[in-house]
Amino acid sequence: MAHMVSKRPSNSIMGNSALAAAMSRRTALWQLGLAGLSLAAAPAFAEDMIKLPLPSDPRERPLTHDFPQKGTMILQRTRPPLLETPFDVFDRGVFTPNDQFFVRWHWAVIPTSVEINTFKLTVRGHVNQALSLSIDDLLKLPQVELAAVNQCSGNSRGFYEPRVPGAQWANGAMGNALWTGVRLKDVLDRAGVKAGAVQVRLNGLDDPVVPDGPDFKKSLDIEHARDGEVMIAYAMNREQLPLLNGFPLRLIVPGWYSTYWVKMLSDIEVLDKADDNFWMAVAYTIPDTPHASVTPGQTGVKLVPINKMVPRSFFTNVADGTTLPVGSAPLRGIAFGGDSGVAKVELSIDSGKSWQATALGKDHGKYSFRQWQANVLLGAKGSHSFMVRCTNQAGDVQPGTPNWNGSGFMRNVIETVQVTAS
Ligand SMILES: Nc1nc2c(c(=O)[nH]1)N[C@H]1C(S)=C(S)[C@@H](COP(=O)(O)O)O[C@H]1N2
Ligand SMILES: [Mo]
Repeated sequence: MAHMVSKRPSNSIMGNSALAAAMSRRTALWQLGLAGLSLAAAPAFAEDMIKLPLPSDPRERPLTHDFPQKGTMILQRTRPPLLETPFDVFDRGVFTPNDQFFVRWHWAVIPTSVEINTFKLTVRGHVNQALSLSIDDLLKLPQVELAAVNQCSGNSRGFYEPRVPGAQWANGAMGNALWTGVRLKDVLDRAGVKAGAVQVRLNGLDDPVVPDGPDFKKSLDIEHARDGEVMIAYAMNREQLPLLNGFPLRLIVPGWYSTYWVKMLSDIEVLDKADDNFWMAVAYTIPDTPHASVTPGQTGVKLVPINKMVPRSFFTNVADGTTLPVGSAPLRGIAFGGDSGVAKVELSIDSGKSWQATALGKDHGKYSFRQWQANVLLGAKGSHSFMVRCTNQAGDVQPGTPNWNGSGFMRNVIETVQVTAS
């Protein structure tokens, strides 16, 4: 496919040996990161606060600069680290910088450094030949590159009404990056998947903080794992992954929510029966209803594991409370289609009564953010409701009313911002 290009190791822009050298040179940095991590584990004295446009308090959140390899982030939780991307970052381009890419972990036992010269990725289970692969072994496999949005299932949960438990994210638990690595299929083929394989289970180096806590593991159906798009990434925006985003390796599941994008990936297990571990069977399940939506309190609904993403679009150069002069105003933002590309992005400046087309920016592939822009004419002074909606290539459009479920998953209602013309 057009946006997933194989490159010969010897003559690629980011030569494999060059990347390998860069990775080992920078191993020492992870040790430095240790000090930063323990620092951040102490309560943060937040002098800088940011006000999120959430429906309920606390709306004021601390900004932190204390996490290794991370710039300014919104602190949602310290242990394990949950860091949100400040929304203005998304106005600077369709690729989210690594140092402001959001961070989410379930357990706080996360290695503070990984020695990549001894690091091994194991492949085992229902295969002909178990493998233990070094980073060098992976760098010898065909290299693929793909732009894809990584979005938490609970992105925007803080907007849920009635409120639901969990991290009260605004819209910044998402990001878009160019991922470089190898196909999961190529790794599985090297091990030789046996007939009767059902799923592939992925595990990382992080561990539960309590002895009987369930280790974070996620599984994909065997056909999905071998579709040639699911990949193991060793680089993010052409740099090695920040430790907190899964250094040295993470799974990329294009078009699917990031719960499947296992970080610090160290173990791949081919299963001959469906995975019933906690993180598949209990956590990250959604109502099997349109938009995964139920009425608060509704019971007896069939649950299924969360899966593909749905279309979304956002304003990036105006927000709630922005004041603009009467006259012509340039508006812009970002959109993504979920598991298919962006077909169109439309804009309304009259609370959804009429919609106008917007111009789409460069196409970085169907799983990427895409920029949109339009000029509008603000004729009258006063408050205006601006709305933006994305339709994807499959014909799915963002809904006009918010969905609701007890986990706060899959929000993709049409975004509205109140702008004042003066
Ligand atoms: N090993 C490991 N991988 C993980 C998780 C985790 O807790 N452990 N959390 C998942 C979830 S729910 C999310 S939202 C993404 C967050 O990716 P990021 O921190 O790179 O933004 O990582 C996913 N991969
Ligand atoms: Mo998540």
